[in-house]
Amino acid sequence: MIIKRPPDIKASEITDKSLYLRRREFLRDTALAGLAVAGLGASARAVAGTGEKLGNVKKSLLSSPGEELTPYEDITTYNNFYEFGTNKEDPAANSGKFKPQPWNVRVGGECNKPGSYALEDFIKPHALEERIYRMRCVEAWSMVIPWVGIPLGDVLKRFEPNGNAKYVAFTTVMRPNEMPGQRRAVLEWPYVEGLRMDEAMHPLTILSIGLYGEVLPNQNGAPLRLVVPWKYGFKGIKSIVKVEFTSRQPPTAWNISNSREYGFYSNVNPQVDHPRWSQGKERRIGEFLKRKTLMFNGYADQVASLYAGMDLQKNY
Ligand SMILES: Nc1nc2c(c(=O)[nH]1)N[C@H]1C(S)=C(S)[C@@H](COP(=O)(O)O)O[C@H]1N2
Ligand SMILES: [Mo]
Repeated sequence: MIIKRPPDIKASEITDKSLYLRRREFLRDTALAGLAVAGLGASARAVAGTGEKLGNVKKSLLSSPGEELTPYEDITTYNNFYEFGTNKEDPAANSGKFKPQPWNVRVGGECNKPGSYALEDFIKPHALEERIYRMRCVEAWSMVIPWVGIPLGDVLKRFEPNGNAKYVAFTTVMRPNEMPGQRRAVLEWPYVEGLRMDEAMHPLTILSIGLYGEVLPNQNGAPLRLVVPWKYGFKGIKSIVKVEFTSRQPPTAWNISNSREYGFYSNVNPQVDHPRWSQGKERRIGEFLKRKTLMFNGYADQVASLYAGMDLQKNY
């Protein structure tokens, strides 16, 4: 990158830059107000969105108030999705060929209504909500993301889990032709994740199909991904094709890869360090100084009771 010293910057460039920043703020505010992000939004952005606006999205009272949203550009160009490569720029760069439509989700295991559902039918009965959540990656960076989604618990109830259903297991699609990262054994494919039933049914846990009012970009887990805001980012499994109710704790991709560093629970916890680095602080993308990481990522009031009496050093 070429960095110009102040005397070299032309007045016209300064105007362009401030105009651009103001446009970005405007976009952020309109997105917050639930107005159109498509149209003007897509063209004024530094990074084009999917351009498919989601209609009838209601604002959820479960959004985290008072948080400045991370810009669309950062959310969609800096993240992890190892199926498209292991660098944070890879998902945006390498997911162009991925086809999130048509899409089917298989539901099975310990429930009365297993079956294969077209995504539209899987989603349809539920009202779309905007949920603004703080998100914390295990690598100590964080963002604030305006997801669009539906509560996972409402969806799961429709399949009538039975008394043996103690956990829910999720599986990502396996498509090495469209996902170049799956041609290398950096993780065991397909990516799998799981939640305990009470975590899955918690009102903060959602399935997301969009962000910033638009259909989810491929790099963020199109067409359907999990969002659990009090856990490290890797629990948020992307491009889900299978949901299974189980009686036993299911395997999870990062635990399979390195069980000493990644446990099943993966709750954000500033007191339990990763073996190779502290989890006490985080860098909010776009900010210079680090922030203190909050217990359960700041959602302790709502979720701490799920873990009452559990040793969180052991159950990391
Ligand atoms: N299938 C799959 N899901 C995944 C990952 C992945 O590599 N594969 N990475 C996880 C990690 S480590 C993080 S931090 C988040 C990042 O993406 P997001 O910013 O869109 O939530 O996705 C999670 N979900
Ligand atoms: Mo992560």
